[in-house]
Amino acid sequence: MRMYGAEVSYFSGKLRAYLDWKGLDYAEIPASRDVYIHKILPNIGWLVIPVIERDDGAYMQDTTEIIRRLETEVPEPPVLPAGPIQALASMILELYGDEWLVLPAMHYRWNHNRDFAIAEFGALSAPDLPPEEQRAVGERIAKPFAGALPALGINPATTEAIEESYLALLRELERHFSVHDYVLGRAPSLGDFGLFGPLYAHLFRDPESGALMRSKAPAVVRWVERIRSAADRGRAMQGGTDAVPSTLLPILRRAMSEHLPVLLDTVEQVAAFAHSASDRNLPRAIGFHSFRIGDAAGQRAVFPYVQWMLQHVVDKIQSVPPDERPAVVRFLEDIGAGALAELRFKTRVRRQDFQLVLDN
Ligand SMILES: N[C@@H](CCC(=O)N[C@@H](CS)C(=O)NCC(=O)O)C(=O)O
Repeated sequence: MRMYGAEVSYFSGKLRAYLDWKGLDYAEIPASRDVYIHKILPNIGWLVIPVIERDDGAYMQDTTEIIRRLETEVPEPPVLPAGPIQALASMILELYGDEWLVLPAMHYRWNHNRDFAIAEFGALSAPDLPPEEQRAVGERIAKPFAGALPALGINPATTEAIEESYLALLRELERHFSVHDYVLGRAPSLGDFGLFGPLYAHLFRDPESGALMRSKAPAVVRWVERIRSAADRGRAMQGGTDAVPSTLLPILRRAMSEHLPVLLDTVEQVAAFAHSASDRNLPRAIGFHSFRIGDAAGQRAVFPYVQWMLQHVVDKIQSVPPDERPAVVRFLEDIGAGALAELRFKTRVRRQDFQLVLDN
């Protein structure tokens, strides 16, 4: 396999961490302009990383889909534990890492580490140009990323609350990783890889953010380094227990208190969109909705993709055998996610040819 990705990229960090822990054989190829033009655009249809090219020429895109697919091909050790509570904790953290921690990640990158990021983008896209010319390239290709801040809900009215929330999360993670090596204890799982996306490329590797993490959360830094070096490659989770470490609960509660209202409203908005849609294709964003973080309120784009992620979580809840369901519902209620136990989708979405479409 070849992975077209970048050190500077959120989702490349997530996928690389998974591939390395799993011990899968792959080569990482930096996503230069040439790679985008000759590999990614013709095969995926839009500009995104990471992308996998298999030896047989097949392409895969989307870290959640890639990981699920590779898990069916190489099931051991599994990325999700057998117990439904642990599995759900891990999946909820994947969703939170992928789709909510973009708020601190993108805020800190573009409001505190802009120069570094521009230089990195330029060097990635045009490795052969001298640094001054790379800068100009970096400025150009950074525009859509830096320009996405308002659509994500990052604006002067929300940045202070985003920072407060991130610092509180760091304190919670610090307490957890002072006692446990990974999210669920002795071995990494999907939740670690989901959190690693933002907590590596942006919040550890960008210099100002890295300094902040080193000063506030040394145990989190050690977790980042443990994952980055695949220190526990191939190590499986302990069987026989379906408990979640108590230090993980505040993290899950924070995730749900901030993210769940947005997730539930997205499901409503997708259903409303489907009601009046003339075809099955879904745009990346369908209008705006309100959100809250800490004391701040804002507007952000509605991303139907998050429903696709949420469907995995809800499908997992619904697949729990009846005798295990009461404990699962109690766990969900305990982390403020009781609504997920009752959630039914009027409209489902699915991925087709690397795009999201309405399913019914
Ligand atoms: N859900 C996707 C997200 C991929 C993604 O957003 N990648 C970023 C770089 S880390 C990107 O290329 N974004 C371009 C875009 O979204 O238009 C995944 O898991 O792979």
